[in-house]
Amino acid sequence: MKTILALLAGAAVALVGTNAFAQQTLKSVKDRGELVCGVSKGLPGFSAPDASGRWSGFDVDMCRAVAAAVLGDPNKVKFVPLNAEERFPALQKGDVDLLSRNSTWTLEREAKLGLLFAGISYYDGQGFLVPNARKLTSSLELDNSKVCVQAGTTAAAATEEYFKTNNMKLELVSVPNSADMVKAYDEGKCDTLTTDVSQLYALRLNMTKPADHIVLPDVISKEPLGPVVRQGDDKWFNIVKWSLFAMLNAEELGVTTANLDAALQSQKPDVKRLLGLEGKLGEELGLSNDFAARIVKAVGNYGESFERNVGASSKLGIPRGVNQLWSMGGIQYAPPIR
Ligand SMILES: N[C@@H](CCC(=O)N[C@@H](CS)C(=O)NCC(=O)O)C(=O)O
Repeated sequence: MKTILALLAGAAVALVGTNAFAQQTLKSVKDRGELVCGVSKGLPGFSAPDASGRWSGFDVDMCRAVAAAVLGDPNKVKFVPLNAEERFPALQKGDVDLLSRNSTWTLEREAKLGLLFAGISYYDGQGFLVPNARKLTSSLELDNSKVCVQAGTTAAAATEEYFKTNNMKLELVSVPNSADMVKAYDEGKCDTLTTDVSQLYALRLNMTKPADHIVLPDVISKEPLGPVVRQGDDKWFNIVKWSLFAMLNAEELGVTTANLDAALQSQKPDVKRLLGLEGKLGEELGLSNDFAARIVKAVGNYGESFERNVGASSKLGIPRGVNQLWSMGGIQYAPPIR
């Protein structure tokens, strides 16, 4: 009997151990009064602190959107800068509630690491950046290149695969952080940079002479980027997922930061549902019914955040491309708020 009891107690401890965060994230965030969000260490347009230490960017907006939805205040966020190798262990250990750091949704990261991607906030793909002086027009001309890549990313293996498939000779130079990547390239330790195309645009801004480098047109992989949470907390997963979907639906319905007050008077059923003027969808999610209105007020709709941080008229100057809404010819498609 004693042995059976001991075994049962052991099993219970093991269960609690694996489910330590189960269904707890919303409660801990509310009790703490602050969302702890994992971001990159400094990638202009995506997540970077300004001189006064205030973080901004497309990935940062996702953190602020969730804080606005959950706590009613986009400033109640503690940003934890993480390099590529640190990011998933930090989420697994519970050091962050949410990871919003240009992370690619792959099978391994869900099946092996016990994580869940809440959606795709940016459809990206891996590309190459080279000095204009190399006079290249395609990544198929990269034979005998010294390629800088960040450790712990999807890029190292994909680069090896690409060079091998195309019978090109490769020397990989692996660095731990994006700052080291720019430094190594600026100092000539590598003659090519590789990562997701969006990040190449961001890294170029940090180079001594940005105009001297081009992003080659080829894209060699699929890099669907999005916010990540731990498995085992469906409630929290849904909150993050629907915060992103709320931003996309707001754009689709034409609700912006500027017209939010007018939209709150709208008689259109789908606008009323989005803004919580009809139904109890927000409460059913575990939030308040106006969660989407809070998000739009805080960071704008998806298109506003994209344009402000990384879009054609921002410093990065990235065309909206496939990240345009499905209704505008792109592939961004969020399930409806109903
Ligand atoms: N999307 C890829 C790449 C992500 C990644 O970490 N890219 C580097 C490119 S430089 C980066 O953003 N570094 C920022 C940092 O270390 O702070 C992945 O999930 O593995």
